Amino acid sequence: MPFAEPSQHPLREGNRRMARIAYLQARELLDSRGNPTVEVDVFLEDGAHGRAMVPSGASTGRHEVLELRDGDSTRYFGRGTRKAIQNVVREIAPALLGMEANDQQAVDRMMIALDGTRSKSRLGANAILGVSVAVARAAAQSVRVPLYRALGGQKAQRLPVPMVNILSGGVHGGGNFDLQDFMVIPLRARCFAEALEDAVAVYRSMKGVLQKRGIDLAGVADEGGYAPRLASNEAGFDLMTEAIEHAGLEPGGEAAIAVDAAASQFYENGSYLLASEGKSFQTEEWIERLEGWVRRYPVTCIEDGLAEEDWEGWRRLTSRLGEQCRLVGDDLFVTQADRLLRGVAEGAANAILVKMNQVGTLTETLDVVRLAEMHGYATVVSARSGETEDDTLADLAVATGAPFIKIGSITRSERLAKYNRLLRIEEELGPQAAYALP
Ligand code: 2PG
Ligand code: MG
Repeated sequence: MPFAEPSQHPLREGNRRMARIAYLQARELLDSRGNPTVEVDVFLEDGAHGRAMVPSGASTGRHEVLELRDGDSTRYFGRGTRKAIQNVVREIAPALLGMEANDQQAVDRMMIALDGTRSKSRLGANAILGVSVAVARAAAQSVRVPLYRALGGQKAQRLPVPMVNILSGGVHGGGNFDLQDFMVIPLRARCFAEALEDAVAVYRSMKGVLQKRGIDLAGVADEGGYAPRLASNEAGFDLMTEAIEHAGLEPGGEAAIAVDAAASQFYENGSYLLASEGKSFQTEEWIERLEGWVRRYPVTCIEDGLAEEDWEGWRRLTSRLGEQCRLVGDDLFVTQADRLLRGVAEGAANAILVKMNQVGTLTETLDVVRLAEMHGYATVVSARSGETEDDTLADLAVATGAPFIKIGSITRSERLAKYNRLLRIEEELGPQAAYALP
């Protein structure tokens, strides 16, 4: 049964003025791929409520914390989350009851200690993150401020630049080509709403560009973008440039291209293997290939251009392209301080993707963001390919003043929940709203 028994009911607790945690509940719901995920409700003694749903990746980094799945093949192909839910109710709830919800660090530290593993594998990072975010939301509601304000204080007033998925490949597109994600970065907009408008224009124009070439379009990929079968990976850059032009934008001046190669996915025994083209590259040749694309197309951002263990390659890539390009570590850093610090020490990458479920708590996420800022690494707050209608990500980006956000495409409501939340925040901030010009 998907409902776990409630630990204690909030309103039976006496003191309604305190923002103490009174009651936690967790349940199994479905994410945007139809996979089970964890939802957590937290109630405080003052009646405030916070809810969070946990996302899930497909091209996960080797060093991410563990998403606990039941492994019971009679349900959801073994992907059930009942164990994680039981852990919330039976272990986490009793430990957190009576704690101050405003003290996010103490709450998160308590769960980390209770779990006791480096990878959060005993209780499950999905259980822990669900509680962590739900507590933050309840604490914000308790003091009646929006989440971005509760997390970021008065200075939280800058909207991020969206990197919007247009074409999907790799595991998000069913292996149609190897690079995972072609995105547009709107450059001419003066506010978030305008940026989104330009991204939508490019998305629409891509449809025409693909149809003109007779490319079959059946549905959309995991993140809502198109997933055409292409003759080569390079064709993606041609299509993107054309779609930008057809949208009436100047490639490079008014809209740029970002690509997530997700190269760990096609790195085998020291080589980069492009299955869709039947080609294989050594690190040096692959870096040259990436450099060629940056020279010939308006590419200003490459995420996971190299594999998560190819540190020496990352160092070389960064010294070659780091001046012209944002080189973002996703699988490379997995939102974890020790890996980011290694990157800083070795001169690997100059930006970091921020995904809460790669590390498992809000506190650790905020710590990594601070660390990145301290070392001059740009932050890209990011959704997962498996998402939910939870819109916390939008608040997180504004709270931290992140220069970029990556949510996927502009279709599918699990994506729109976050874009629309950003539109509302921009409206709510009114004249105070700033925009992180790229
Ligand atoms: C990525 C993400 C989002 P996934 O690689 O950056 O696009 O994908 O959630 O599958 O890891
Ligand atoms: Mg990535």
